[in-house]
Amino acid sequence: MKLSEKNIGLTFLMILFLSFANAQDKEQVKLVHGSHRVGKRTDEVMQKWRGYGLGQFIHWGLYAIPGGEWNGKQYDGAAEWIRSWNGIPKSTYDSLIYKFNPVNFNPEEWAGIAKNMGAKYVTITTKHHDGFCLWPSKYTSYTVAKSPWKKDVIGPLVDAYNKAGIDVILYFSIMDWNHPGWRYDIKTKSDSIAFEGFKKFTRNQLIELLTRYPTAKGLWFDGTWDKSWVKQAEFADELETEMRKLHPGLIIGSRFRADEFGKRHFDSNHVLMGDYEQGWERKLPNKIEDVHGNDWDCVMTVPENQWGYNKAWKGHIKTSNELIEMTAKAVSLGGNFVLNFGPKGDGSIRDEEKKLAAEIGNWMKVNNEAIYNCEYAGLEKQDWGYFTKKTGADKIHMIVCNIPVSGAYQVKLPAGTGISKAYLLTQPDERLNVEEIQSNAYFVHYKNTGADKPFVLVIETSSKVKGSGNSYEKAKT
Ligand code: H76
Repeated sequence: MKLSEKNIGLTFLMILFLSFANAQDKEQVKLVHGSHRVGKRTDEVMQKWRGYGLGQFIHWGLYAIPGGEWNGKQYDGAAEWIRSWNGIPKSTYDSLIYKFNPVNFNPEEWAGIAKNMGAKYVTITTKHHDGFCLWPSKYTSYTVAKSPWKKDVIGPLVDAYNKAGIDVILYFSIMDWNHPGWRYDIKTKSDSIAFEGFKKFTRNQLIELLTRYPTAKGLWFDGTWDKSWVKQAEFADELETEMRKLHPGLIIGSRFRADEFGKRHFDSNHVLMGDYEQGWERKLPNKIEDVHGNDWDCVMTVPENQWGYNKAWKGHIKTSNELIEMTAKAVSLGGNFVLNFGPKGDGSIRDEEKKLAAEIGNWMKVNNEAIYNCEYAGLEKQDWGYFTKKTGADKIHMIVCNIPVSGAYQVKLPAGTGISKAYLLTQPDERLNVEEIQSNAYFVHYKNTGADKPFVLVIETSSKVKGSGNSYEKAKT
């Protein structure tokens, strides 16, 4: 190659590089109300959140009284949405407030069920879309205070769960079907006036909640998808700042506010809004790339899509083994798994949920080492199940959900790492045989004797002395 040719080549490369860099630059949108942080939070409150592993969701409100049924007819949607059905007049629904008298409500029992299941945090509906407040809010009369029950529900729940060592997150729906100022969109001057009133009301209620229940760790927002709210980037940003100032450490997910271009969850520069990704509702990510290095939790229903109490659970009802596997999968991908409960109108918890909680709890009592304070292990997924790594330790759990008939569990480790010990979590003194089968690939041998639940193998890793072990030649192809 002649020198001039080489120069042309270099110049060409430079232009290519510059135009690429420029294109990247252009993609960056100037944002005032975008995300205010890149990367994960590192403070203690968030670190604790990250270590929860398993949580509980509670959906409770007036909708629990009809339980998905009105005048003998079944509503097809989610029970907590029954007010939106034209099979029931709105005012009739709103009158359910006069029937809210949950004589079997026992916050200690609820907290006991959650604790026994192994939940480390609970998210409780303070107000769902219907607008009914489970605390005696000063800003509306549509609350427990005006029901025959008369008393606060949130306070006793926060106390009972906290006493059981469970952290509380307050669920709050921005969308409020009962408030006269709520709009789906703002099209006229009168919409705008009404919505301004609604915004003040929303702000007051949120400050009220944080003031009344200062031990709450975070807010779980819902009903934030309508255009009216999506247009409130500046207001929501300021409100978030105000709430964080009032409540240092407060955890808020990615559903609260949109940026000034109406982008939700991720801002116009693809940066996560809020402290964790809140989009994993009734679905789990499949691989680590799906979570983009962010914190996240998955909220899950027992039937396909029923959150509030529904008398007639239809379709597939998840089993405890499926839910345990989902928990394992969530933790293996760096997230938390949150299982929903929909207590009945009288305050009791249905038997099916109690049974699931007990079964999950029995499993957690034996295997929680593989769930609490664990994270993504950084290893290639294997067919037998899920890896989780104890944060800050060289200990890796293998949560086995598909037992290999061979009894050989494949593990691939990064170069320079070896397995120093392998054992069944419940039998730490009995070493399992580890066989190196290729460079950095191993079989842990364990002949299973017919487990009917997931179980956990543990491997302890250490750096491998160079030159030890076999050398494997790659195929020339
Ligand atoms: C749609 C919707 C709502 N988001 C879930 C967490 C439930 O509250 C459901 O009603």
